[in-house]
Amino acid sequence: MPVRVILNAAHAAHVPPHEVDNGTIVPPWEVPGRYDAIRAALAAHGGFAFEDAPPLSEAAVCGLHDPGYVAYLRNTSAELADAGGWVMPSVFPFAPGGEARGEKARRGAYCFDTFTAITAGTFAAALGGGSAALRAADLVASGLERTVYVLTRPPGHHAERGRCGGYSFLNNAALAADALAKHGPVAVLDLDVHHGNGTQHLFYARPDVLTVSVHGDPTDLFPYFSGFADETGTGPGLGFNLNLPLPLGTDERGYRPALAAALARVAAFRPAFLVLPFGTDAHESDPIGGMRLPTALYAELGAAVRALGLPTLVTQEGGYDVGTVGACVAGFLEGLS
Ligand code: Q9C
Ligand code: ZN
Repeated sequence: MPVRVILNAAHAAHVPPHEVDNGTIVPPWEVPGRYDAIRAALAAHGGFAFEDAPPLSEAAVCGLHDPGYVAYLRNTSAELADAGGWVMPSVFPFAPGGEARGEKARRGAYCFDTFTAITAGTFAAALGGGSAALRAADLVASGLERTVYVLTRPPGHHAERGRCGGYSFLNNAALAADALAKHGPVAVLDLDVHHGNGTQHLFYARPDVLTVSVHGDPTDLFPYFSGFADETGTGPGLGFNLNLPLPLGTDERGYRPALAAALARVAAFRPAFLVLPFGTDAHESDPIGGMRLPTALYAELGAAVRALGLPTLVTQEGGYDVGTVGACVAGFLEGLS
C-alpha cells in the first residue's frame, strides 16, 4: 500500500530573504527548493500517494498556540502584502513577561532569534503546514493509515506556544500530537539534528505526551538554550521528556545507540500513536548540522522505528543539503513502511 503524503501546497509563499548570523546577513538555508527536491525524490522512488492539505481556519491552531501570537503572524504577513520586504526582530525582551507595546517590541517578544524572517506569505505557508499536520492526525487517529508523511515547510519543531524561531512558526508536529492525544497517549520522537525545543516546551508539563529528542549537543548547536539531558519535564510531566544530546561529528556508530535508547523509552511509555518530527540535517553533507550520517543509514533508521509497531505520523522539519535531502527522506519512509 502506498504511503500517504499530505502536501502543504502553500509552502512556496514563504521565501525568507536571508538570515542574520552573528550580526552578518547570510543567504537563507530554509528555501522552497528543499520541498521540491523531496517531492521529486518521492515521486521518482514510487510508492507514495500525494494529496493536498485542506484549507484550515486559524482557530484550529489557537488551542496550542497563543492567539495573540497567531494574530501577530497574520497581521504582519497581511501588512507586508502591500509593503513587501520582511520583518525580523532587532531587540528581545529584557525578561520574560515584559510588555510589548510597540511593533519593534512585538517582533522580539514573538520570536527568539534572528534566523526567522516573516514575509508576506509566511502566515499562509505556516497555516498550510498546520493544516497538513492536522489532516494527517485525522487519518492516523481514525485508523485509516498506519504511516502518514507531512511534506511541508517552513518547519515547525522550534516554534513555541507564542514564539517563532529556528525557521519555525507553527509547530506542526505538536499540533498533530495534541490532536492525537485526544485518542490516546502520544510519543513524540524528534530526529531532526536540532533539539525540538518548541515541542518540548509545549508538552513539558504533560504526562499524556512523551517527548524524546535525539540531537546535536546544544552546547555547540542551535537552539543552544535547550535540549540538555537534565531537562526531564515538570509537575505532572516530570519524567516525560528525554533529551539525548550527541557530540558534533557523531557518525552512525554514535547515532545507533542513541536511537536505540530513544526507541526503548518510547516503547516503555506504551503510546497509542507516534509523532516523528524528521530532519535530514544530521546527514554528512548538511551545511549546518555538523554530524556525519550517511545516506544509506536512513532506511535503517526508518526500519528501527517501524519495529515499534505504532501508527506513525512523520512531519518534515530540517535538512538543508538540497542534493541529498530527497534520498534521505525516501530511504527513511521506505524503511518505516
Ligand atoms: N547560519 C531546523 O532545522 N541556525 N531549524 C542557523 C546557520 C538556525 C534549524 C545558523 C538553525 C535552525 C528546523
Ligand atoms: Zn534542524
